Amino acid sequence: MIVRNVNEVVGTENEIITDNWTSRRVLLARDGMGFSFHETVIFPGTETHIHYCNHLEAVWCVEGDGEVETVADGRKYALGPGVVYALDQNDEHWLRGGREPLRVICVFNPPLTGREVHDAQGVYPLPAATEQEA
Ligand code: 9YT
Repeated sequence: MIVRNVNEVVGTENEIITDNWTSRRVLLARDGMGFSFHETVIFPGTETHIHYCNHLEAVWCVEGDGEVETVADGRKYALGPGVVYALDQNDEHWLRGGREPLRVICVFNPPLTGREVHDAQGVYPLPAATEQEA
């Protein structure tokens, strides 16, 4: 069994910090679960274009506020504690932070290996194209 505390990830190479969000990647591909499992905090007032062409992601909002907008139809959904969204169609979207930090729990299938950061199109590379870690 694997038992970890997210606090063990904070400040390590498995915490990826960008201008718009920080992602604490607690379970990764090398853990062999078939998915990766992260705590992400979206910073207030930020706007991020995301299009996970190569991954499915589910997001559970636990604290704070924000908004997600699907590009295909322009629909906007308010985000707050208890809201879950699943990008089951690899949906291209805008993710916006609100007035308070938006803390979410994310699951990725296939799992991330750990180093992924969005490219200019908001995409994470395929796992095979990402450097595998020991
Ligand atoms: C909700 C979302 O997609 N945020 C961007 C970061 C991502 N969750 C990650 O890499 O953990």
